[in-house]
Amino acid sequence: MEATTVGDETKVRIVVLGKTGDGKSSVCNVFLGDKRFPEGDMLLSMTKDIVPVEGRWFGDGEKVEVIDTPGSCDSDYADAANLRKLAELLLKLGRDGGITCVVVVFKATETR
Ligand SMILES: Nc1nc2c(ncn2[C@@H]2O[C@H](COP(=O)(O)OP(=O)(O)OP(=O)(O)O)[C@@H](O)[C@H]2O)c(=O)[nH]1
Ligand SMILES: [Mg+2]
Repeated sequence: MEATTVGDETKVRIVVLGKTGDGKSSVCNVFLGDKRFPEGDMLLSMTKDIVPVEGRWFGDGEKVEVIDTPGSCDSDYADAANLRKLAELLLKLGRDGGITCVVVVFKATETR
C-alpha cells in the first residue's frame, strides 16, 4: 500500500465502508490487531459515528489510521445523515493528507 504523509508522520489511512452488521468494525479490529471498535449483534446498528483510530497494522506493523463508519441501511434510518457526515469527512481527509484506500465490507453469506 502507498503511504500518506500527514504532517511529518507517514501513515496509511484506511476508510472502511459497508452495510450495517456486515463486519466493518470487526475488520477494523483485525487491521489494528486489537479490539478497538465495539462489535454489534447484526440486528441493531452499533457504530453510530465515524471513528478514526490510530494504531499499527495487525498490531505491530507500520503506522496506520483506521476509520470505521456507520453502516448503510442502518437500523436508526440515519442513512442520509450518515452519508452527509461521510461526505464531509472524505472532503476533510482529501485536504488533510488524503486516503490510502477504501475497504468495502460485504458479508460472505449474503445472497447475490
Ligand atoms: N461468522 C462471522 N461473524 C462475523 C464476522 N465478522 C463479523 N462478525 C460478527 O458480525 C456481527 C457484526 O459485526 P460488526 O463488526 O459489529 O459489524 P458492523 O458492520 O461494524 O456493524 P454496525 O456497526 O452495526 O453497522 C458481530 O457479532 C461480529 O462478531 C465473520 O467474518 N464471520
Ligand atoms: Mg460497526
